[in-house]
Amino acid sequence: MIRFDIISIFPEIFDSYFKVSLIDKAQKKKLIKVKIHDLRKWATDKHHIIDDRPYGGGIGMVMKLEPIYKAVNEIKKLKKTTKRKRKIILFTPRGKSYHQKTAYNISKLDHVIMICGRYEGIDERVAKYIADVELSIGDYVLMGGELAAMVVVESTARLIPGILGKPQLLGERTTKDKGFIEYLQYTRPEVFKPRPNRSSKARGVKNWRVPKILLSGDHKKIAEWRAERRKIINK
Ligand code: 6GU
Repeated sequence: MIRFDIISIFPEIFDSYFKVSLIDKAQKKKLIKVKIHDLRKWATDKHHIIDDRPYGGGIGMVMKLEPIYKAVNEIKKLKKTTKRKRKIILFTPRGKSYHQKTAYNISKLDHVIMICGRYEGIDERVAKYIADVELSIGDYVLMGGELAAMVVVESTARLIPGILGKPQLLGERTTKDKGFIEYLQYTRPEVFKPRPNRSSKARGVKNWRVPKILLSGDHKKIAEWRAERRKIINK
């Protein structure tokens, strides 16, 4: 069972997301465990302060080192494993790019500890001495790492056998890897009649039809057609 521990100053952000999704089912099946931790719990002063002014001056505040240090040390003890099977991830926009390949690697671990920084800044010693890796989920700047943590949990959890209803496609790839994940899919109705002039993209098309071949029942032809479409998409 893989355990995810997420350290954040906005723990409520995760509530509905983890309750509603397949992640909740996976937790009930004991396939994964996700625990959210409020960083303020490890702030020692009575106001639970987790940030402070930057040395050398400058605008904004910087997240303090000590609460994160204490949190990580305590959380490490929550799962017995080896150093090799545990990763401490710090989310920052300057981190290494997160890809499907990264998700595969993370899904093989026992324990994943994630630190969600707020963007304005985290004491650099967290990256230097505490985190094993800094990750970014894309080339844009978010206000904090919370969305990134959800992205990592969802994309890795779905790779764990038993979490999805169907077996994992081993060759599954993303558009970025120059492979489309699956073939084009359709379901009922066979013919959809849009109201006239409501869709500029389909101007003049009266009937939106499902490709005939898929209705033919000829499984060999269907497989060929799907393979052909895949080639076209992947060009
Ligand atoms: Cl992980 N954090 C922040 N603050 N911004 C990001 C990001 C992470 N990944 C892309 N942008």
